Amino acid sequence: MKATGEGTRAAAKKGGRPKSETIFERGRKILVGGVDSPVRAFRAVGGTPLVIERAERARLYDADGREYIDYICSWGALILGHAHADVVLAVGEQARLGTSYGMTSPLEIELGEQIAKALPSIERIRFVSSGTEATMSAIRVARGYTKRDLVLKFEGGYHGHSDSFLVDAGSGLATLGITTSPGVPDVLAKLTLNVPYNDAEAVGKSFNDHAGKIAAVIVEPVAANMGVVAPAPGFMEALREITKRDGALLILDEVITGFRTAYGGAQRLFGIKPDLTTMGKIIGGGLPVAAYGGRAEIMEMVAPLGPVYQAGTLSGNPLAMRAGLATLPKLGAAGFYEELNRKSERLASGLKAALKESGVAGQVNAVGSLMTMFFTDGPVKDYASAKKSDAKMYAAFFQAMLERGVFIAPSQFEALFVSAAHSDADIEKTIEAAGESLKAVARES
Ligand code: KE4
Repeated sequence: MKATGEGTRAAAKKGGRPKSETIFERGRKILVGGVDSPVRAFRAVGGTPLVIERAERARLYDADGREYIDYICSWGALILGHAHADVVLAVGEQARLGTSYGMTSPLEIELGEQIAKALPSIERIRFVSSGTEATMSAIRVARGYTKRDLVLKFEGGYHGHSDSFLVDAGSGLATLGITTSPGVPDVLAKLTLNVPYNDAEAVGKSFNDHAGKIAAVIVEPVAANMGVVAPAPGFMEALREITKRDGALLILDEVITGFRTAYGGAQRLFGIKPDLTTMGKIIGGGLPVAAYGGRAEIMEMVAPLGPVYQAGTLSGNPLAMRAGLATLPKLGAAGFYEELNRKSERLASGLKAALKESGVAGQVNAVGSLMTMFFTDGPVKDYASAKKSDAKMYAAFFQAMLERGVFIAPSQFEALFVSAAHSDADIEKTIEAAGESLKAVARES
């Protein structure tokens, strides 16, 4: 079976320097590191980063015309796949009606209502343009509402790049081995407490040590930025109970899990009612949309109703709202998640079988259409165990998969996303490519 990317990559090499390399070299001269987000630079996996010229359904096509089965899906945003006809039509229609009014439009009201109906914990919502803005604002309103300064997050948790979160964070910081970012004043970093994910006892201890001083716990209800790690049974319930008892807020960062794990997000899956929720990615259908929301009495602290200030030029812009409105109803259709999870379960089991057959030490953590293959022989249940993975082995696997036309995350500390556009044939091709890649990696190790 000829993998989709193999032939074209070889052809590109035969025909001289790949266009992608030339373009990326030019990019480095103006874009910092040639990228607009660090993980795209392939620093952890080596080689020239992809330069993508177009995408369609479950495929990316690079500047050399090489084709890849895409498991990044714009870092989870494109659950319907790339360039879905209805999303393209909606965005095209809206562009002719105006892309940004700078005033309220019926579209943001409609999208807000749809999100609140799916996640009843959201009584009031505020749209912003990135997950970072959403989580930064959620923490600000939590501090304003509780009049407390401390925030508790989890080692390896990633909530965007605002100062309070760049302390022992996951995603790109884990990829680059940055524990705390220069530029974040110590006085501020000290206000962020970090404990191991899935360690309810450590959370309880932190609350005992800082009774009445923690404004909020912010948590990824399914961790995806240390690689995918599911919450241990009872962990989310413990967070809800501990925060309620202490008067702190529970913020579920559903930027990835919102409409990914279920139509009502992970809070629906786990039956947890948070005080605030942050969302992004899927709700914008691939355009810049994120949001924070929750209990009305908390959200009404936000300007113009209250004194907690937050604003945004392009917040709720009609173009992005239309992309979200073209996406969410499809996720609410009967059987959508069953079908997506059926394909995802096939992929996860195929990857596990490929690992077993190759004899390479590894684990596959999967929750619905989110998964990560860790190159370690122990279970991965938090950041410390995730970091035991063999980064070199991951990099070799990543390159072997890319050679075979399959694009997975260029970092051990990210997730693989399955979309509705991935066909059964794509899944089988991916499993076969993984089997071949693992054997190649085993031979070279
Ligand atoms: P953005 O500011 O990147 O839109 O969202 C920040 C964010 C917040 N919360 C969670 C749980 C997130 O996963 C993210 C961003 N996710 C990363 C991927 N792990 C975005 C990709 C990137 O940084 O380039």
